Amino acid sequence: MDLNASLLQNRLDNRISEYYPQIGSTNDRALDWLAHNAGAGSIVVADEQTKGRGRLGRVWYAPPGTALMFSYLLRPTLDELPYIGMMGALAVAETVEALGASAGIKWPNDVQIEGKKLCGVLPEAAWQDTTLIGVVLGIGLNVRIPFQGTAFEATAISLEDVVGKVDRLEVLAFLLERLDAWTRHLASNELYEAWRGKLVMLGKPVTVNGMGEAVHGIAEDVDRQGGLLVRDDSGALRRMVAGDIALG
Ligand code: BT5
Repeated sequence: MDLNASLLQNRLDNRISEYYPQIGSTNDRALDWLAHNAGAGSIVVADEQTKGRGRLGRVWYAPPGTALMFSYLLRPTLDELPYIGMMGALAVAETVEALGASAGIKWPNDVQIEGKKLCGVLPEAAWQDTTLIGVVLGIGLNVRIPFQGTAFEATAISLEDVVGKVDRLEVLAFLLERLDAWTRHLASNELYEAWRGKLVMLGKPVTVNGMGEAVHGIAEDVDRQGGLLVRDDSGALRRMVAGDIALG
């Protein structure tokens, strides 16, 4: 067992954390906790989610004991909002690199190794009327998921496939340090440039499905709000704020 409540408590010093052997979604619990005065930097960790989700209500797959799944709480300003997903992907990529592997980011915020998805991030904001009360940054990182024979066999990868045996708690501790560090520099040029520098499809022909249409063209750049700028086949520059990108 490399993850449980007392191990978390001992390893993470003064950080406020909740640990669940099984929960619906760590993001749901964290959103609820935000509404009840949880502080920035607190985390909700689970070994298994019964309703783990991706963007647009997609299902997040991770059997118990095989992944690192948690939500990190933030109390950002409105201007900082677009940078939170960037920060999540970047912190994971930095953690992978510290373990000796190289990682890239697939816009907007998938972390990939060897072109396969290692990690997804799901930032969700909590509002009270029109006031932002906080954000939860959900992170699902494949540590040792046996993908053979699953629908994700060709598209997903686990950290241990690449770097060998790891301790989930140590990976989490390192990742939290990176998240804490970037939280102090949200909305900075440094964060934007570091994220942009890891994007894998800039300059390449892509198809982006988003906002009800498919745009084909060259992924020219990203802007500081995280939007993707695609030069489409008619020569127009299109700005995509959300979507799924594929090469070609
Ligand atoms: C994401 O969505 O990539 C965000 C995933 C966030 C999961 C974390 S876990 C902790 C926290 N609590 C939650 O409930 N969620 C967050 P998206 O870009 O929509 O990708 C989802 C798609 O990735 C699915 O439709 C599958 O095709 C694929 N997928 C599902 N599980 C996967 C896995 N373990 N590894 C790779 N791909 C996966």
